[in-house]
Amino acid sequence: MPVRAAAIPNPSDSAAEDPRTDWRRVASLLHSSRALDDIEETRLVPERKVLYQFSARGHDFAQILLGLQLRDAHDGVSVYYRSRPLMLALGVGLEEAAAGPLARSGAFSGGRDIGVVFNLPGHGGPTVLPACGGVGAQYTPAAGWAQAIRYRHETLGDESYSRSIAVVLGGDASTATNGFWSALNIATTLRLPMLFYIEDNGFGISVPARLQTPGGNIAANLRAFAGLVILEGDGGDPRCCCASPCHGSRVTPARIPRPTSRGRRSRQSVRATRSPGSRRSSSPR
Ligand SMILES: Cc1ncc(C[n+]2csc(CCOP(=O)(O)OP(=O)(O)O)c2C)c(N)n1
Ligand SMILES: [Mg+2]
Repeated sequence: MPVRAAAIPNPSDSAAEDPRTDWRRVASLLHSSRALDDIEETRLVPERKVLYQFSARGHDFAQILLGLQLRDAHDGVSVYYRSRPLMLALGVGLEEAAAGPLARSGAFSGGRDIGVVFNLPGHGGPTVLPACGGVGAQYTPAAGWAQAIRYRHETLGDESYSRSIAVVLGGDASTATNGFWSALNIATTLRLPMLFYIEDNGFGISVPARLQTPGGNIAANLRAFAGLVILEGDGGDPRCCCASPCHGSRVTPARIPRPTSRGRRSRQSVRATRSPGSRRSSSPR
């Protein structure tokens, strides 16, 4: 899908033009993420050492660029099972990232669940809220974090929250859930600093997007939603997938990768709200 020119953020506002973007680190993280996927798909799944594999191939590049932009100590991130590249960008080590799907006892999920349900205490950087495998469960906790940012900043007058945002990642099909709509209503009505980052690979397991969302494009349907800035772009294009997460403003962007398949360049749409606002080698459960 071609990038919608009208929706491309100002490139000067993007990581592509940001001199702080460490492209060696981007490349290293991207190769690491793909190596993890490769090892799981070609060795560990056939050996039945990994029972659920969630390839982030095609989702990885844009997630890494997003993760590297999240630097605020009070940012809160809510992830889903395909968010491992973002977790790597936030500093999770390769061993830790690999341990979950192997159900190792020291892993994030303690050997339980599907293995890719991450969390990450802040320790001076963004906090990743505890994830679960329930599709759509990630949205409302992020809205709660955004509301807490608002309270700390405006009610308690804590200036250290002035540039903080809540970020939530989800797939295209997750936008059909109660959680997505609840969070969207809360964030736009209260004009919270929240980024909905929607990764549109065109499918929810085997169900095509056109059967989940009218016309198959949630961003197109949300254009009339008040308090929402919508950005769309190609997940393989750094100029459009790295718009600033809008620290310091009351803008709530979301971005949506478009159909991704193995061997094909990933696509991403970027969608945002204002002011307050692959292939899978086995199926998630
Ligand atoms: C509440 C709930 N319903 C159904 C499922 C089963 N399920 C797992 S993944 C998935 C599809 C999600 O697709 P999408 O949000 O597009 O994310 P993608 O896997 O494509 O990145 C479904 C329905 C689930 N895990 N949780
Ligand atoms: Mg999907």
